[in-house]
Amino acid sequence: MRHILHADFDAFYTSVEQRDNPALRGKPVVVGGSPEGRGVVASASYEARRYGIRSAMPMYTALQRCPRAIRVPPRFDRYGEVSRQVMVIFREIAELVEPLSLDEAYMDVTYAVTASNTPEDIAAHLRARVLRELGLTISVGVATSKSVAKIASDMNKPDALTVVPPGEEREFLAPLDIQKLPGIGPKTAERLRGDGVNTLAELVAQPDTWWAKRFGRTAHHMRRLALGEDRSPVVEHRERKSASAETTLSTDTEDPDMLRELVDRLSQRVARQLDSTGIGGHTVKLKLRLSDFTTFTRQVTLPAPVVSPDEIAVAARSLLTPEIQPGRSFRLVGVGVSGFEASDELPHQARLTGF
Ligand code: TTP
Ligand code: CA
Repeated sequence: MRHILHADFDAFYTSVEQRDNPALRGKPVVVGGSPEGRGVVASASYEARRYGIRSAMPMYTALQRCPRAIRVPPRFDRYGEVSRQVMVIFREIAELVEPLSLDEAYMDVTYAVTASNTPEDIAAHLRARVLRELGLTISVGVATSKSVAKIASDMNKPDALTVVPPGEEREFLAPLDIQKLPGIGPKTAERLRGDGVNTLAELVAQPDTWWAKRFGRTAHHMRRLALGEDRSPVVEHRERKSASAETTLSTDTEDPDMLRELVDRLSQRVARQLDSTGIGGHTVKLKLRLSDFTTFTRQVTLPAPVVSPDEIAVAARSLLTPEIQPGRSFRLVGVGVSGFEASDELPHQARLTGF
């Protein structure tokens, strides 16, 4: 049996700002771009969340909800520095550390566990150490697998330690909403709800034919996740599987020439990223946001991997053309290339974990 921790900073960017500037403590604080520059909220302090402010919300809306909220522009270098510091602590405590982003990581602590040093002790010690040395709180989930640990760390945020004892994974997951499960996004959730499936207990109770219809090739993997039987290992390094670039326009546009030019420029940026990693991708994705904030993506999968800016631009332009319609005004355009489709990724992972 393995013992896995998932640790995640509480309100990462804002907590760093509140730590560095005592005048911000205990107050509604939002980190992000300016409302005039059409910025969005990157992180909201828990005080700000009481007003319904959330990440990715337009800053303008956030400040309407709470006019006395204090906006702080992001200091990415600072967050990167804090991230490196916390990862050093994680590596001292766990034999395997898999960072997921700047502010969260999985840790495998199986070999550190003894009769007098339980997984819960290790997690409590870790939280105390991060608070003492960095002056910041992390929430930690403890479980026998990555997916259950991740769900647990999010359960009682902020400043929480949540333990799912071995053997209790299924009971822990059963009452939770289907969207808590990694891999079930809003779109999938909507379809499942249409079938009357709202909780993970209802999900695992569905017959095999339903699973095959709803999840196809990933049915087996997803079912195991929903039962708390995730065997995927904590891996130190992950290959980069995609590259992308996007731009929010300073004013919305419906001009086809301008949009096509933007797609070309973004394709060049993506090609540079691919160049530095040496990977090509079969799938080219175009992300579009309309002036009313409706956001959607279009993608095409090609027989051969694309790497050059021209190849990427041709594919991305072909996705753009049908979306240019009279009266449709765009505020954001993004281009991405990925090497693996999500549906390819899951069986790949399944092979690694031996089922
Ligand atoms: P999260 O862990 O999603 O959010 P958080 O740390 O602010 O809050 P909590 O975990 O307590 O719910 O993201 C980590 C950081 O990533 C966040 O502080 C800012 C950045 N971020 C963005 O820039 N844009 C986003 O849309 C999100 C979700 C996060
Ligand atoms: Ca976080």
